[in-house]
Amino acid sequence: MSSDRFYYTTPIYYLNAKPHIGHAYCTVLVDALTRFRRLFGAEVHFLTGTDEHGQKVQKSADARGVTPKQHVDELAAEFRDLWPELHIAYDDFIRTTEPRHMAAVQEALTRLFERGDIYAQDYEGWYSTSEERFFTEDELVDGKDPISGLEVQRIKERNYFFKMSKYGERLRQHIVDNPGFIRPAYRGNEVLGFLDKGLQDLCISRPKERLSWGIPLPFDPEYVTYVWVDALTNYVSALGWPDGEAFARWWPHAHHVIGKDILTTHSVYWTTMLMALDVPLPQSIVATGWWLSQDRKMSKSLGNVVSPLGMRDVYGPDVLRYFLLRDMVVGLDGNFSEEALVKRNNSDLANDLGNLQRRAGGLVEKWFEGRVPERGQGGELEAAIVAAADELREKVPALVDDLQIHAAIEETLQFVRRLNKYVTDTEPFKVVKTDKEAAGRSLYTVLEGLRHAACLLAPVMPEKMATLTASLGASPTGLLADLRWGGLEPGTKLELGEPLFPRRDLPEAPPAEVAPAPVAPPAPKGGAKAKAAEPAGDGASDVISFDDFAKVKLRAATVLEAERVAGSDKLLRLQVDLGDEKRQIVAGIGKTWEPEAIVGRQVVIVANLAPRKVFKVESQGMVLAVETPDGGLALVTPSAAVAPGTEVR
Ligand code: ME8
Repeated sequence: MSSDRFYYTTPIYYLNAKPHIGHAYCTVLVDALTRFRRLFGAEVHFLTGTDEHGQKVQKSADARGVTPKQHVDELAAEFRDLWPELHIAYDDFIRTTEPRHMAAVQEALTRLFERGDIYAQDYEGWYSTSEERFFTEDELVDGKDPISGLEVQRIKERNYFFKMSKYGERLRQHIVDNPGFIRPAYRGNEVLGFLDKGLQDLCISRPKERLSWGIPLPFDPEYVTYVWVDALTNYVSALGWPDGEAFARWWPHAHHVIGKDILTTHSVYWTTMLMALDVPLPQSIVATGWWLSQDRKMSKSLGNVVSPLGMRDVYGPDVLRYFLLRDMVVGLDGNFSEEALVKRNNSDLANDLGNLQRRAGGLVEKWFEGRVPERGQGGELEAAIVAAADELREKVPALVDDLQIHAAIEETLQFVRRLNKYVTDTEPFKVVKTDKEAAGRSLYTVLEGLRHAACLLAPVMPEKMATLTASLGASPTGLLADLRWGGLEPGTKLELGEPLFPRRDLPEAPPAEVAPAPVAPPAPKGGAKAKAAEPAGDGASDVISFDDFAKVKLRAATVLEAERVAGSDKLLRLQVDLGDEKRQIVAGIGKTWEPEAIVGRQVVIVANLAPRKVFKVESQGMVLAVETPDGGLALVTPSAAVAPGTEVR
């Protein structure tokens, strides 16, 4: 889906509480996408903002004893000012209480009304204040809101409706014809499933007597606009729709990045509204997963939130950004823990990247008067590094295109690890005493490699990578097309400065959010033995009851990532997809399986063993395998592809 223009949007956040890590993630993700795209040469417009009307906001204001206007003015400032603290540079910030937005919402409603797509009717249904929408009886789970799990109220009233059902078939066709429209693709299937149940019309009004904090309907002042119709319109109101140069320029390139919790409102309500308004649909809707805390969605209503500013204060904005983008696979859920953040900082940033800069820089200071040495005539080893850099410049844009941001980062880190190995192989610290030119060549290669890494990681850690680049005596590369091997000028003075990424201690007590997940340790010695049951110690029968067997939860999982556990030739650290969550599993299959060979495969795991640390890495499940006659390990795997997470029975 390459293009040279992108209009990226985040959800606009409700002003019913302070921003948490979940909001920060979505906004950081869009900021990184924006920076990557600009690096690749595209023009980008990045919009974020705040959703300021509706019952939730009115309730929060009432609870604080202030007017809704006072409340939203204070909280909007908090959101707006938070983002730069995380190095987020949006181009526009829209507030739904701004005149430019309210005028566009009224214009949209007038148009829908005039074309006969809005009608009035009595309606009775289950209303969720948390989600600000009605649910049908069928949609409730145990009589409660199926999304938040909170209480719903039975409400009967006269309201206005948008003829959403009229556009259901057209929408279904659009999704089928455009596989990249809803991303990841499996979310598109969910929406098709939702449409299969039959699309109803959408209630788009709230009587003023029940809710006054909203945009009045242009054709009936006794009502205000349903907050979702109001909020979704932000994506076009901010561009000056219906007219406006910005609208013509950016709208054809729109990509909405949202959480999976608001996929229906975006992929169904918003798209059908656009159809009715004769506005083309956005290019894509990207649904991200959730950051979990205490095994539940981090959420204001559940009160289990982690503050982005708290994390930023301790670790700095760029390390937080790195962790959020590296440890989350776009679309899947991730468990937030400070411990994982510290580990990521220590391994990737302090050890691999930061140390390399200190090591190479230190040698240059000691032996080359702090100036970039000559590039010299490289041999095979140097040619291999140059080829790896060439490959990296190709791979990162392809991975970003595919929204595999974690993999794009990992690709660059692999390159950095390769540079570390190159230092070990060429030993400039020894060689310098006998062959200064050869040592200089090695150091040039490392510094130039670091300049490449800094360029490709700049969208993730803008400030730290600017500092790294400056420390090499180079200027930032604004366009990837301008990044060429050999750009570093010999003779330039290095500006090493303070260590970029200090190592951190693990948090004292495990933070409350690291709850024991229902997961399993790796296989006992020798790795993943098939789950055949251990013989009972007293020599009694091996037979177990069905109930005992039923306690073991076996599930199919798809391997997303795999790497060797440092210090072991047997252990692989796997990230697997269980459909509704992601797990890290340490499996003792490394003697038979190369990490690359296992990625993308489906395996069967024991999903409810207590987590356990192996070689200091937490294992949250056990992969099943059977020993082959030659002493290798064959994986237990479904004979046909199944949805990740499917129970094995
Ligand atoms: O829904 N993990 O606003 P909102 C990851 N105003 N992302 C999370 C998250 C978590 N635990 N919690 C929230 C609204 N988010 C509406 C949107 S758009 C026209 C209107 C992110 O403040 C995620 O992207 O409840 C989610 O969709 C968004 O915050 C919603 O935030």
